[in-house]
Amino acid sequence: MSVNVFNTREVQDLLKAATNADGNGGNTRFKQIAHRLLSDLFKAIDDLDITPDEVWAGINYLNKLGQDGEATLLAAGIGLEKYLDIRMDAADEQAGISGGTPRTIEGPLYVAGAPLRDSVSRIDLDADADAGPLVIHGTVTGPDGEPVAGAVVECWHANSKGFYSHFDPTGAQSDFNLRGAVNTGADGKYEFRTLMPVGYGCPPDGATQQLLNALDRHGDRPAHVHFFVTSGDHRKLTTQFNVEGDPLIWDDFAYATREELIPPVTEKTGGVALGLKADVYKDIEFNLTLTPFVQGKDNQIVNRLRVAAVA
Ligand code: MBD
Ligand code: FE
Repeated sequence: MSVNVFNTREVQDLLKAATNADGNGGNTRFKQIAHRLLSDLFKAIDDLDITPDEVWAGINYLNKLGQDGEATLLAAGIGLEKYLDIRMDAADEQAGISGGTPRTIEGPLYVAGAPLRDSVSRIDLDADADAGPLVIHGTVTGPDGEPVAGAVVECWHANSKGFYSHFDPTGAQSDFNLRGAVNTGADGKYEFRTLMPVGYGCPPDGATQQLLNALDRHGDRPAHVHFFVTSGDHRKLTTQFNVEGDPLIWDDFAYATREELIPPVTEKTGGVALGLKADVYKDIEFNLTLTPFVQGKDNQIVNRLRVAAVA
């Protein structure tokens, strides 16, 4: 059984009515997008003969997705967030912008408001017996290679269970554990004293993992650390590094891995003098190169709903 009704007057009129396409009110841009997306959905139902049962399964899935609060997680898992990066990379190439640290996705687990320190911040506020000490440091430079003073480097990462503070299902972490912000001085340097994260896994009973299961995909990420870098006269950088050696580095369910974002992990001593919990610690140098404004503007500011807290 296959019918094709998409191109009938009745269906085309329905699409126009449903999005008030011929009306003057509403948001013009939103109406354009709604009409296109609804049309693409209707057309797919026709082309693939998607059954009513399948449509209702999809509608019920959206309800579960919202109940679970996982729409942003799903956006990462289906490659939508990566797709936005691919488009921004292409736009940069078209504009002749190159040379900065590559961008990679923000992900859904940022919390604004981490306490801002000068140059160095210790961010492992909670004990975590299974995680060893880690120092993350580097220099923020501009396109000319000169250090950037007054840049704000924010980082956030998971604990030894792969859980992020604020989103920890066990409720075990305090606000801003493993989240920090530092202001660079004249040398452009930043440093976070912290613990080694492990990779994240999607909530096993959540809507995202449910969809991934149906695709025979896992919902895991390699160990990684997120960054925002802002400065008054460079474009905002959103990036991450992966922890070298993690077996999932090239099998990230969110597709954030990039060749240039896998800095070496070295082992050092002298941790006690730095206030770390052991003398032997891991060290990751991750330098951050910013790019200039485009026509005097930062075109990298992405507006999305973000959690904010007060430290
Ligand atoms: C994460 O920690 C993350 O960075 C992304 C993109 C998705 C889920 C969890
Ligand atoms: Fe993450």
